[in-house]
Amino acid sequence: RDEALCEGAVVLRGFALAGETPLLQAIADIAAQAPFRHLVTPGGLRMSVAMTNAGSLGWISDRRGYRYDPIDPDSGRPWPPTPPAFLQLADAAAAHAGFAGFVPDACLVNRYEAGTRLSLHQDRDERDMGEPIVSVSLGIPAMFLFGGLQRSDRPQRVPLAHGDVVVWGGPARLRYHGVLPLKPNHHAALGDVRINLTFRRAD
Ligand code: MD5
Ligand code: FE
Repeated sequence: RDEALCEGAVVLRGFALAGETPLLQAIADIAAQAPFRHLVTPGGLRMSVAMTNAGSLGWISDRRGYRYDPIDPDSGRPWPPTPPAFLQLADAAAAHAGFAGFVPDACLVNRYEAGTRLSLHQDRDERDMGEPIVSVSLGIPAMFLFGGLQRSDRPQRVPLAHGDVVVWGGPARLRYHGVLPLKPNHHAALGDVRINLTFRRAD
């Protein structure tokens, strides 16, 4: 059931389904401590994706730039710890894709509603590009855009559904990527949203 997108990138269809219930509870717990918010880009635009974080480092954006910070700027407190169910899933998915011993220190939680998009970008705020990124899709489906190493490379379209996990490593780690605007939809467990958990080794 594994689908290789290219060297270093593999889609594990339904990999998160077995542990779904504890994942959904853990997301609710994180959001209760560190509510979803719309960050502002350095250029002053409000991001349509709502975000929060778990782990010792959280990804944030504001007028000063993009960075990882141990403190939630909205509360002044550390981000909630990464739930054990998250760490187990990230470790199992990374190992399945050939990255044994993945220990993320940052879990970005992205929430998409109908119409929300993520424009084409690279993830380059992390220190060690040799570490993979594990991404978990939950809720309503999305069309992922998987580009190349140059912004101008035409992206592949990859549909991602509830329970799909993607491991991005090696030569895929720095490829441009994004998400097309979500179509209105409904998911029995999550409602009208897509949640993406993105596990990274930031430091
Ligand atoms: C999402 N989030 O669906 C995606 C999942 C983000 C973000 O892109 O930055 O929050 S992570 C997708 C990803 C990560 C690293 C490399 C590549 C894709 N890639 O090579 O295509 O909310
Ligand atoms: Fe990204």
